[in-house]
Amino acid sequence: MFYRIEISNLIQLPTQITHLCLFTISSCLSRQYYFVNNRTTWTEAQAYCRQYYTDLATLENANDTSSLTAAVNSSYNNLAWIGLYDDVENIWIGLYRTRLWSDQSNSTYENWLTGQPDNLNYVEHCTAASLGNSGQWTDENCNQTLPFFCYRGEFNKLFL
Ligand SMILES: [Ca+2]
Repeated sequence: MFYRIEISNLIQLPTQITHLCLFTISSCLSRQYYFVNNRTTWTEAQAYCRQYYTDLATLENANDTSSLTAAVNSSYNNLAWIGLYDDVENIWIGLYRTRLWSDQSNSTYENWLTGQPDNLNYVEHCTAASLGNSGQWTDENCNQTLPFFCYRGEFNKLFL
C-alpha cells in the first residue's frame, strides 16, 4: 500500500516539530529506565548513571512510575534511589526547601508515600522509590547505600 505524501507537508512538518521540541523538550524525550542492583550512596549512583546511562531517573507522570517499576526484577521490593534531591545549599542559608532533579528537569510530578517526606532527624535529602509500595517515594539519608534507577533518554520514535 502506498501513501501519497505532499511535498508541502514534508517541508512544514520538521518546522512544527522543532517548535514543539524547543518549547516542550520533555514531550519529545522518552526515558528508558534501568534498575542497577548495586548498593551505593545517592552520589555514587548519580556518577554511575551519568557515566553509563544519561542520569539518575527523573519521573514526570504516573506512566513513568509504571515504566520505572516494570524495570525491576520482581524479587526486589525495597527502596531504590531516583534523581530527586534537596537543594541543600538553599536550606542552609535559610531560604526555602526546594527539590531538584539530577538531570535539571523541571518536572513537578510528586509521588510521595503517606507521611513522606519527613526529613527524619533532619538528614534525609535524597529520594528513593519504594518498590513494595508501587514505586511511591520516601526521603532518605543520601549516605545510605541502595540500588538505584538510571535512565537513558531517547527521542520519541514519533519525531524521528
Ligand atoms: Ca523519610
